[in-house]
Amino acid sequence: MGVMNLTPDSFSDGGRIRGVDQALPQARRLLAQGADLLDLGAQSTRPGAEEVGAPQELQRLLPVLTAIRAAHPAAVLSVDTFHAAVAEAALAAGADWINDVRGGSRLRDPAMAGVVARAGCPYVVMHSRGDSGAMDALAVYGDVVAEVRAELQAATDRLTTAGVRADQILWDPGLGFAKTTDQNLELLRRLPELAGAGHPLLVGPSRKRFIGAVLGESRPRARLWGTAAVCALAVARGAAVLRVHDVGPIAQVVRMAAAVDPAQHDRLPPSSAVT
Ligand code: HH2
Repeated sequence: MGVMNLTPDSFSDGGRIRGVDQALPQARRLLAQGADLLDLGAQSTRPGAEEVGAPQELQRLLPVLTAIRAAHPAAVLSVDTFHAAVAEAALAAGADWINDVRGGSRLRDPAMAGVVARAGCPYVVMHSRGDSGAMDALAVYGDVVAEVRAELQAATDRLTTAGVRADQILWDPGLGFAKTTDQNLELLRRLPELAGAGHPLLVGPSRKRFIGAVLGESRPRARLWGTAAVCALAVARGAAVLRVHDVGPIAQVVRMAAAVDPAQHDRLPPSSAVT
């Protein structure tokens, strides 16, 4: 999954894509480099990020989504949003997946469950606690893996009660969201415990702070090799989808890992693949 942030303030690539003219070549590049799907986001989720609201998110998103949809009819397009109105408009404009960083906690927008249930689309349910202002203070766990798993299961139960099919749901441990460095590492170490719950696992380590903390690397774009190490290990431990900025190098990492262990292919169930 190639990341396309249509934001001025994302932590590692803010301001790089300002509109359709820059988004189209970037989409073409990521697909050519081996991305199986693109994730378009118009609201930064980094700790402390300002919430722009659904209308501005839509203003940033819809022209780009429409243009990419027209240029790449077969590409799988995901939209990273916690607003139901944005998800609904994006699905109407041709998006295939919804990626919700608040899907695995109390939904930021309770209407999201109905939108996703009606669409029947793949839905990434990411673990987090609180909003971007509060999340760092909420990184308090006894057993982080057990608690993340239990909170993802509780969110999944609420969603299926609201009409979302279980086979629409992917799980994501939410690396860096209400997690300390040690908690992120523990989640990665024990990823099979999450993979065993029956939902395809998406993992998003790309350029994140915990990699910078381990390596003493303050520049997010210089965290590629740390990201690559995490990706290889995550694939070996059950991840089905990796959300990354540096698609070319990481596609090689994944292909090489899959050549060593062919069982890593085809982790997504049919309903989660191209819709
Ligand atoms: N991480 C970010 C954003 N969305 N979605 C999922 N499912 N999993 C993640 O780990 C994840 C995510 C944060 O990264 P980025 O998009 O690069 O930064 P920002 O939120 O500042 O735009």
